[in-house]
Amino acid sequence: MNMVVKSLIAAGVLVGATLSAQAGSTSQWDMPTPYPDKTFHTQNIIQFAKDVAAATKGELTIKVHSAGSLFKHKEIKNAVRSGQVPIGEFYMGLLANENPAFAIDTQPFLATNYDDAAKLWSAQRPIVNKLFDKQGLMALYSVPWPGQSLYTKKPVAKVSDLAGLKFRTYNATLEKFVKYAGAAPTQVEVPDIAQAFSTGRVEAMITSPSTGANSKAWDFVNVYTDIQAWVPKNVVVINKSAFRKLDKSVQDAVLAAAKAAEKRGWEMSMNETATKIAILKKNGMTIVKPTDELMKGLREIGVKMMADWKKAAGADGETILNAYNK
Ligand code: PCA
Repeated sequence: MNMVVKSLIAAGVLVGATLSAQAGSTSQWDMPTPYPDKTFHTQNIIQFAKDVAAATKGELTIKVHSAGSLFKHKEIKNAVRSGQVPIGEFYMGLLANENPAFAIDTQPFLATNYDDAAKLWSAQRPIVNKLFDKQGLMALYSVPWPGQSLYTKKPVAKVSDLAGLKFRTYNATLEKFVKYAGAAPTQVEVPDIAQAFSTGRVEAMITSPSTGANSKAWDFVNVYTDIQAWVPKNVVVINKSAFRKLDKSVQDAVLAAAKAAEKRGWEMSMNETATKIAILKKNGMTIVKPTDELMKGLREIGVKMMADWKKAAGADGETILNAYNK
């Protein structure tokens, strides 16, 4: 056999091998997420992973690493961006300092119910996609937390009652809100909440009924004041080059599972508000409707923060707000 035939056969064998490897190939993706397993967001992601595995007959399986166990919350976005992992979840408002457009949903008193939150996501999504796209990322889907409310040891009737409190925060927007309210912010991730309270690092927080109930807030605070000040979102992002490497049928399965996860996640979130407030109550917390004076004071802070946001968010910010206010 001459060399040419030999190499043709070799090439043919190689092509054949590559094709069959592709058709039968399976990939396992690691997916870091920041919140504990019992969080509805994590539950939703676990279902998303199951859906992808089922729809691709195991061609793509996604292993969920919850509670910041693979990457810390703050590192997840860059881990996906750099391709260390192909997919991950984080609180979108964590990117407030990178670009305010990512954190519009964490602005106090802009969108405080699910209808407005959905409207805001529609307005925000094109800009978020544009910004992620520049970084080689794609937002697969986004799901909101229930409205963010106030957890304290003592009743709070007005903003000045918050003065000096050691206050747990989770992003730059909340930190600003807390500072405007005269309290002292400290960043604490969800898995560390109980410890931060028990060691006295913090003594108050603003978060959803979900995170309040899951972290057994009744062990360290007494009063839940239902201010429902914003409805912030988590986002699941994917590395675009990892996505492009998938077979078309697998890509389609991922997109379909993401669409279903977004719908399911919003429904789960809506169901959480009342059920988790009931759990807070059952465990002895006092559930309080905010006073007019408190709401007036908090809204005034919201107005100042919106003005700051507009200045920082520039043309993209204007585009989002115009679409939202239409
Ligand atoms: N829980 C997360 C983000 C918003 C929420 O409801 C937290 O408290 O960090």
